[in-house]
Amino acid sequence: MLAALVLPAAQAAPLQVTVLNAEGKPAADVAVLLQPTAAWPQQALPEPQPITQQYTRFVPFVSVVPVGGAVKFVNRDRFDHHVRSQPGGPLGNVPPAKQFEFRMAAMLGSRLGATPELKLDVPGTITIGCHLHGSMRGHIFVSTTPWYAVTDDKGVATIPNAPDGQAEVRLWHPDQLSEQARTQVQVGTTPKLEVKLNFNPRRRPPPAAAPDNYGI
Ligand SMILES: [Cu+2]
Repeated sequence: MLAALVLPAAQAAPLQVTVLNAEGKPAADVAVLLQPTAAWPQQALPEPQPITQQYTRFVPFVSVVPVGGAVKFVNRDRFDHHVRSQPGGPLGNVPPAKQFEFRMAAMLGSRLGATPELKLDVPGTITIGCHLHGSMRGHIFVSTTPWYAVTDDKGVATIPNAPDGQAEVRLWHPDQLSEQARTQVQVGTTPKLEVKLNFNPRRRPPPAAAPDNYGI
């Protein structure tokens, strides 16, 4: 009985994916999605993913949520914001997977302005903006797979809990004009992988300094 309990079933191994742009430089904010080619065990839905408004930016810039998961918007600035879904893609013609709009109250003392949880049940992409601050942009990728991560400034995404087996690595970035090449991977055998985009994502302007935004 005890022996049966400790027998390893499908091992969960981390998979580290480095994403480069077309020039071979690290690409940040790329959603890396691991789609199993055979049946993998069901995953529980994660806790609602917070998307914060801070220094007049959405943080993170790119969020991934599995279908059926939820996001929650939080305002950490001491002035009002707003959040609404809008068409996305580099040409601005991709309709959002879900329509919503919220007024976001300023952070007051230590009390954060926050929305209720927003369940996302249709796969696709959602671009978010704030009609009070036209430069604010963020993106949500509603994923059909529960195994994913987003690349950091070094272009690295680590998917912590993928079961061993054959899978396909897919990439998504809000600036892409076409689908990116898919890469086959044997999780558990290949711990690290390097993949390349067919374009260079636009450079994002640095965040405004905190003191300039406060005291409004
Ligand atoms: Cu705003």
